[in-house]
Amino acid sequence: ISSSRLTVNAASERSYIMIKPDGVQRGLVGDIISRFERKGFALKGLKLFQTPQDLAEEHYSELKERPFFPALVKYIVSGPVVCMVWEGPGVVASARKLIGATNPLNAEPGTIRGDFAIVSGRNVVHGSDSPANGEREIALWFKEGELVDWEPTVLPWVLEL
Ligand code: IDP
Repeated sequence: ISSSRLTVNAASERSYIMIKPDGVQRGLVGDIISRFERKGFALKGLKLFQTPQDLAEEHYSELKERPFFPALVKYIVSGPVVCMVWEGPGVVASARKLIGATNPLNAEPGTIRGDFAIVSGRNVVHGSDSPANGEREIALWFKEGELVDWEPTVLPWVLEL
């Protein structure tokens, strides 16, 4: 198969997915990554990272007027997170489905939050809510050169390339 065929189609998009400190502390990293791998999305960036306060505040800046904002920032900086970029057609909406509702009690069984969490303030994982926010968050959490430009060789078996 010629390498020129192994390009993700133009409809492809990227999502910023983050395993929050509770997910890392609870040993859920492998399980969570596995769900995105099995779905067929392509991993383009991955790092364990201790979040500085100002980055946590910037990431959640849309929520800064909410009463839970200080607790949310404290939660996000409370230990290492796993930062990821996943790519594929429809990845933003699909990842939101894999992750489940914000309040884990409303999250369906089989979703990450449905399977592993109880309260919104310890809901294990983050996923971008729009392609535009995906790009905003990737730029916030990853430096130039930290993402890897590659295509999985299995891509024609996952997408109709
Ligand atoms: P999302 O993560 O499902 O997109 P957002 O509304 O963007 O949900 O909220 C961001 C994060 O803020 C949530 O994932 C959750 O950790 C936290 N959060 C949202 N609502 C509440 C709440 O009512 N109490 C405590 N934490 C909350």
